[in-house]
Amino acid sequence: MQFVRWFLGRLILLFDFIFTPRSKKRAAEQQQKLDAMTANLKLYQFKACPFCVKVRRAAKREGLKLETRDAKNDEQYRQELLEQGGKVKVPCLRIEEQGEVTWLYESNDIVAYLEKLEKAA
Ligand SMILES: N[C@@H](CCC(=O)N[C@@H](CS)C(=O)NCC(=O)O)C(=O)O
Repeated sequence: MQFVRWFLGRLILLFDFIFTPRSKKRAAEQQQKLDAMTANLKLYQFKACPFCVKVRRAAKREGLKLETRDAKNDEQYRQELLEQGGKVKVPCLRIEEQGEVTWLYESNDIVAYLEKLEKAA
């Protein structure tokens, strides 16, 4: 079972690599504005989790720079997610706005948040 899961994970990563979406092109000034907005976002994830791949692909498509944090292999990030987010479930987006931190779970909600952010820039 563990092997099947591992194998499927590799398959997902392979397909993600082959069919990487193209990023939106925009004026340098607008990109800088977006980069500033996404600087306060951290994506807690597992590399081969299909829901995390979905979020990473959405970020790539929208041309958003998103720092990722490995909550599977990095004990510190795993603990942060558990203690501050409330559960070890990925993907989870840590959003810091004016010193206030919120933890957004559910891939669909994260994708919707990113698309809204892109439109607001
Ligand atoms: N409905 C969730 C599903 C997320 C999910 O099931 N993630 C798995 C990894 S692929 C997970 O975190 N499992 C750990 C757990 O549920 O405790 C989404 O779309 O984000």
